Amino acid sequence: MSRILNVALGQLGPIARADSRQRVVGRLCELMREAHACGAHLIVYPELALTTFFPRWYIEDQDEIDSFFEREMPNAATQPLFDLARALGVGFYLGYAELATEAGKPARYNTSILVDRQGRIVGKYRKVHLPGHREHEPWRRFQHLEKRYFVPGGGFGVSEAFGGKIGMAICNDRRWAETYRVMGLQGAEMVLIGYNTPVHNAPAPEHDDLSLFHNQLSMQAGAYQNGSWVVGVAKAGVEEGVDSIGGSCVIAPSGEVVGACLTKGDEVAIARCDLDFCAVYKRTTFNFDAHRQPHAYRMLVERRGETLMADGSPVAAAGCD
Ligand code: ING
Repeated sequence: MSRILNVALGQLGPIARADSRQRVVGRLCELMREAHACGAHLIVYPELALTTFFPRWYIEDQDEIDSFFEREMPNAATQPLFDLARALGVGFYLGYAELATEAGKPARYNTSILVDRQGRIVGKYRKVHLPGHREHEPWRRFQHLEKRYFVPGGGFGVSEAFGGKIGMAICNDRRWAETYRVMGLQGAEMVLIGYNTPVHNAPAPEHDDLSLFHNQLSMQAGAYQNGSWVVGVAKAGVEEGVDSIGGSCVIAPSGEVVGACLTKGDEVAIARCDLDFCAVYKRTTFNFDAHRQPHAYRMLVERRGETLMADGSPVAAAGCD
């Protein structure tokens, strides 16, 4: 008996700085109702889906920064979404800014949760790869201060949910091969990824015309090389003057795109995902136990970046030819 999971892309258009949580949650509920009408079991929302993408601004007042964070989940503003999930039997992935307390001190994460069809939180993930910069860089058209406002999460996990093994990542994580492989080694059959990706990348404007291509390329590679479904969902459109890509899509373990949104606004698209199809890749080409050679990969965890000599040439690691 195949394990079919009907997944909905819950793409969001812009969220204004002044939009209340209540107004946004109303949009999320509307998307969930539409997904349910299409037979979805799960809907995936973007990264930081409750507020505008505030790392685009240099904000000095900590209270103002913290106004974009959630102190508990669910809370009064998001409870209606959990209630609707339970009423309709539709689970969800939701990205939000988390203000946690660790050893009595605040810890701020770029977080996502996985909620099952009974409305229970069954997974939580904190973004590992924080892109952008830490200090105010006025030369940029807009800031990207995730390194200032968040601390990195501890790693990638996989939840037993929706009849399979479901992993989570957030935005920039999708560009790093390690993200998918660490979850692939835990048997992930589907990886859910919300994102906010500006069209313009200030440090490398020559990438701008390729932003949608790089979005899809990264997720297709991750899906195929780990025999996993990958679901990527955008917060899209011109949000507070910054244009972000759409490109929300569902990618099969083959690497093929099997569902996609067409607009840059609030939009639902559906894909019928057979989790048993993962085996067509995980038990053959990407049978990790049969083919991987960890002794050759040691550098992956021993180095952060290239170890360069004074003259700029990379140091040859021991044992290399
Ligand atoms: N956004 C972007 C992303 O990785 C970015 C940041 C854009 C990095 C373009 C590199 C190139 O999709 C987030 N929120 O990570």
